[in-house]
Amino acid sequence: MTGTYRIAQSDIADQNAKALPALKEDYDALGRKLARSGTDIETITKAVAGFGVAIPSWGVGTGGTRFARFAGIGEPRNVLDKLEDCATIQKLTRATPTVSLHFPWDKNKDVDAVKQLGDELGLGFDAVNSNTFQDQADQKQSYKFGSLTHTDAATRAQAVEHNIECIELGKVLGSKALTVWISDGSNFAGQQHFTRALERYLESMKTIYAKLPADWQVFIEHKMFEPAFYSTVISDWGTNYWAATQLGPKARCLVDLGHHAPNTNIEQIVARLIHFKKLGGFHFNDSKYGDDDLDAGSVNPFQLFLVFNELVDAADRGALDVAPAYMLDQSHNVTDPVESLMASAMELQRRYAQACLIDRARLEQAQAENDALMALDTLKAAFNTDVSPILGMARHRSGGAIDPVGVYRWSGYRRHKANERPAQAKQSAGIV
Ligand code: LRH
Ligand code: MN
Repeated sequence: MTGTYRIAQSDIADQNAKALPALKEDYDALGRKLARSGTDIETITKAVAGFGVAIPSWGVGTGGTRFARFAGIGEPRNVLDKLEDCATIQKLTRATPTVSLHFPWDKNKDVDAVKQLGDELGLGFDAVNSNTFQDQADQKQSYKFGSLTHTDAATRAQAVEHNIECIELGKVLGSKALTVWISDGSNFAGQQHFTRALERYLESMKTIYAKLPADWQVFIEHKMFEPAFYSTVISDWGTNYWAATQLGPKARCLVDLGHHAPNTNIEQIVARLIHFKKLGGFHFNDSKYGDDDLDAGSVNPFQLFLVFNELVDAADRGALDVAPAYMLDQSHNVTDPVESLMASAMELQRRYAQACLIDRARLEQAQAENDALMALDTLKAAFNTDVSPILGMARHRSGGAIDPVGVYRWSGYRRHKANERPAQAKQSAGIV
């Protein structure tokens, strides 16, 4: 058994008992306010209670940059510790029922033990992520000049083999999807033939696609740049969409919010991929400059709200052919990762709940009449509604904490983990 200390359900109940009277008061007041515009608060609370986002296993430990990584105390030492922390996030927020693992970072000599602990902790496993953007110690071919698009067939075959191995691991865990992000690209003009590299990508992906179980999906993740700084093979949603259509119905596009040029209209990309029936899922985070992997909604919460507006609008129109996979993908360099992941999961719930509050009849009328001000005002009315009572009540009713971060800090969980998990000596750099 990895750690011994776990926050007790009775602790949550005790702390909730203190917060409940105020929550009830605020909830009833919001309920009356929403009823005046014909919205039943219970409908939104039920929708929020059903909202779940996957935790990235690689986000549970302190993150870093190429310059440095400043480890915190009680850092998870392995995938089993990470699952413990994910279970704590789920116990307090009831918004994160699944975990997305990354191989080989989460390799464990016994994948069955990982599945078993997941079951014991009540956690499911969302998409598994392959990694052909780093070389492993025992690796024959280097990925320095690419992986699935490498000019060398043996290197491509090695990368294909790794992705197939990830599918096999995912099958044991009960995952139903593989996420493929490759860093392949170039740093100099002329270094890579743009078209031949993309053709090699497709050939490699066809081999991986053929190994997908019938009920699986493969999520293709595009990214504008980094670590390649002149060209990236799968750099944008258009190339992503093309590849997904070439591969077949099980291939879908994953939108990582940080993988676009600053000020890109990401909500429109989401609307397009929904329309083209190729939206597979999300890596939610936020950014100001590049792929900053900051906490979701911490820089541009209105954009996050607008993304959920497209998702709720599509669901209302019956245009979502497949439920998108919601996953966080963040790097927590200066906060306690457990706190950031809880805050980010609640932030997604907040923007989703607000998107559910949009008066769509009023919006449609404003759009039909080209009343731009009324259209924006209709969105802002929802965005400016404080839905905290709905989020708190949904958590309370699901057995979670009304104030997850408050209960987490009150519990001293991190200090307990520091006692159980001896500090890892070496100071390192890099994202994990
Ligand atoms: C690439 C990415 C990808 C993961 C990695 C950790 O920037 O977003 O989704 O594999 O981060
Ligand atoms: Mn990502």
